[in-house]
Amino acid sequence: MTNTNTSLITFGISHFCEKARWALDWHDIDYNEISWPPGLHQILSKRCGAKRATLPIVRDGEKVVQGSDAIIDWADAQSKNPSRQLTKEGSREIEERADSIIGWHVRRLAYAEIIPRFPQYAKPGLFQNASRTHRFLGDMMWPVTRRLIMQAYGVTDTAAAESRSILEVELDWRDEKLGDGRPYLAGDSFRRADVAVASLLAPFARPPEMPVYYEMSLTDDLKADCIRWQSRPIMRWVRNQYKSNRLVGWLELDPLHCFVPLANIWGRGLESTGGAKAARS
Ligand SMILES: N[C@@H](CCC(=O)N[C@@H](CS)C(=O)NCC(=O)O)C(=O)O
Repeated sequence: MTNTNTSLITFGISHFCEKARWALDWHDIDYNEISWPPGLHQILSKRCGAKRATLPIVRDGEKVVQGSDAIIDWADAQSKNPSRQLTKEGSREIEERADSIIGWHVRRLAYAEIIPRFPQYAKPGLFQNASRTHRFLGDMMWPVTRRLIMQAYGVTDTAAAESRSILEVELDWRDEKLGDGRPYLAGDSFRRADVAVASLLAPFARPPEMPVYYEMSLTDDLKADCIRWQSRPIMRWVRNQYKSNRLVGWLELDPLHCFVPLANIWGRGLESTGGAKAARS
């Protein structure tokens, strides 16, 4: 815990929460990360004054900022360094598309594969870093929460196939856009479009900086998706963005934590699970 009034409230494994976390780290904003378990977040978010029940939320003193996009705006406004502003021309449109297509369907595909048949795979990541009391309450609520997640994200028998094919089309389009060798998605510097696409695809790109995704057990079909997509240009691009532009949290890791994900990648390939945080949770 650092001595700051700012907290970032997350689900440990959420890719939208990672998007917000990246923006705070990019601007070197001091914060404490607090994770809530799903289900309980509905009560806790109302209690902290948020309008909706979704995470991420930033609490800065009395101020409540909800949504990864609003949090990027807020982080940009805190920054004293104009050259690190994430909001520049052309970047918001790409972010909006990434939020609604990649963000939505990555999560729906994962939930459709995991929640109905292997809910135990999702729980460690969803409950990661929650306090002992919150975890206990979240556990009690889990049978209901699990059903609500399925309803909220349209998890039906055909959901995985639908979301997988929508993602395939989107990844094709992204691969094609990268065909001209551009290092960034909008313009000539790292922007919110890059934060959005990289963080929202990270569960499948599995950069070493995000061992939370290695810690999660996957179904055979999800493992096959990771393997099939890993050499796509867009997935290589995501891993490069993590390597080049996600350094703050990474540098804070202790050497043992740095070693674990790398050892897992080299030693056990896609079956692996690692054990470090990418940011300061
Ligand atoms: N557009 C929102 C999406 C956030 C979102 O969907 N968060 C999910 C976790 S990945 C959530 O809080 N779900 C719980 C709920 O909807 O009650 C953002 O960018 O923050």
